[in-house]
Amino acid sequence: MPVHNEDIAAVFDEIADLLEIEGDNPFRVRAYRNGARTLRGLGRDIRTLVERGEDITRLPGIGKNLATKIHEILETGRCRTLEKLRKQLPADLVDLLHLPGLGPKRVHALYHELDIHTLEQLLRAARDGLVRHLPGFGPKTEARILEAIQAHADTTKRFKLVVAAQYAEPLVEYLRSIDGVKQVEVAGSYRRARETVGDLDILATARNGRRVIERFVAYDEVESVLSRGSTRATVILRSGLQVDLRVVPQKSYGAALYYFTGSRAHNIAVRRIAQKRGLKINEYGAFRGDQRIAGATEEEMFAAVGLPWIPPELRENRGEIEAARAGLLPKLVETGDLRGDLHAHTKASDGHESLRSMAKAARDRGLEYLAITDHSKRLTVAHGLDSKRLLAQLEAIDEFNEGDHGITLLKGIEVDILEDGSLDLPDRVLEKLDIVIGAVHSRFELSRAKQTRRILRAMDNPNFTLLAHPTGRLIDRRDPYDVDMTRIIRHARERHCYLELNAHPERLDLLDTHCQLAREEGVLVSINSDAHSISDFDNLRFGVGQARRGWLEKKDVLNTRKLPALRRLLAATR
Ligand code: DGT
Ligand code: CA
Ligand code: CA
Repeated sequence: MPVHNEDIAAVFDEIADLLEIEGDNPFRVRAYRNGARTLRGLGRDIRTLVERGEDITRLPGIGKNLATKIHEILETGRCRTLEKLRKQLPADLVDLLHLPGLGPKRVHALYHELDIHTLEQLLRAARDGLVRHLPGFGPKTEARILEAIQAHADTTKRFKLVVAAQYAEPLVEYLRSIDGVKQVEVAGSYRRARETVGDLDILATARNGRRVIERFVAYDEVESVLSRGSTRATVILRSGLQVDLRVVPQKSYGAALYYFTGSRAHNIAVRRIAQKRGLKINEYGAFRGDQRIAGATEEEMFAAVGLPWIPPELRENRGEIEAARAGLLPKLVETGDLRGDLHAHTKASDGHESLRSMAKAARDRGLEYLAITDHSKRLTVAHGLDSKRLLAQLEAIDEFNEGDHGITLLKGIEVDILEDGSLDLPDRVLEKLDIVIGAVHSRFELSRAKQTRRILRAMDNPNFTLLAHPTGRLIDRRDPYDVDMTRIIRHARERHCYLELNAHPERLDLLDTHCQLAREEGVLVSINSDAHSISDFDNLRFGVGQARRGWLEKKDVLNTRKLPALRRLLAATR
């Protein structure tokens, strides 16, 4: 069985959950959680790293213990620690832990006092009013539990784009290798680079459709087959991800690709235009009466309604149709346009590599410059730099730049924005830097007015260059903090400073709609990896996907500039 990052992450999460219910050492629990997070955020397959003989203990959060387990899972497909824990506790207890309001202590009580270990048992007990009498519970908690179980039933799981990619890429490769298959493409939200994906919609053309379907349902990660015909099938992979495959004739490939790329809102708007022209469009083609006038390619389909081809990332009915009609579609930024990365960490704070190895890795990916931006002292968990340590790092950077390494390092810091909007290091030190990235890492719960004022005030510091991960959200894990992003973007324009689009697959922050706004206001956006290890540079492509959804062109992106132009733009913020 092929093992993906997500499979191993799920094992680590389950171990952490079960340890927590048993009341185990919190540090041990956290170690597993950190490991899971690293695996999920990794732009590459861990298996490949291991096969290449790379030392995976250099990845953030992967120590000796977790590395051993990763090797065990990759080699045997099993994890003995988890199996042992599962014998001690019923596995479905973990589902209870995922209900909001139910921590490990409460789950422990439900299990030991009422012998509850499934959602159904919990639902019944809560309806019967048994739960409120447990120590640490009450009528309010009981009501919340009932509500949460209901809500749980309504939400179907979505997958982060990076995780969906870990399943989609090998599956597409597998389908392409089938004899007689010509084209294979993933359509749907995946092709539009949405930050999360509900299911995969794959299209293929082939000499023999039936044979492709046969091979598809035999893919070794398929857990169940929901439906199956001669040209289409729907399956669920072991990960829970649903995949639809349609094999279509060559003459309607473009029509199908167009239709199933969506979005629904975009399709509906375009269909309306077609109707006005007396055309009918569907997944088989564009038709005038019975006559097919387009279908083999997407370009043909767009041409039939009088439009140029629109990049998938724009197809959200957010103005792209009007722009296309007026000849004003943006020429979207591409990964190859990036000339540098303005946010990276080293061992000096919470990164995992030396300054030199980060520089080398960035250079090997074709970047011309890299800003070293470790954390500032307030972030003690990240071993943040005080003035003295930062000054020492600046010397190391000077020394590096004196050599000939094929890349220039810029001097920077990711400085904490304190609650009152001041910065965590003195101006006389910040002045010496090329780039000062301000970041909110605390007091996420401040009111909208206070949080906004805090950030605006930080931007007013003449040394401030760039606002890191502007909303602070972590996809599926932490909501954005409440800020007035329109005001922040306008303020950035007045102050001549910039916004980050953090490319970490859990962040993707700026959001796409904020990118659009920044572009309209003329505020440059920097697409940064926020790399803590070498492999993190691979995440830049997800940042570019998000930027494209936000209509950004090469000229709208700060780090597409050559170094001299970039230096001028950085200096202009002061
Ligand atoms: P997802 O899977 O929730 O992340 O989002 P999508 O956009 O991939 O949606 P999905 O998988 O339900 O359908 C794929 C595409 O097929 C969708 O983007 C547009 C097209 N489509 C599906 N159902 C309809 C429909 O009822 N009307 C129209 N116009 N298009 C549809
Ligand atoms: Ca889909
Ligand atoms: Ca679908």
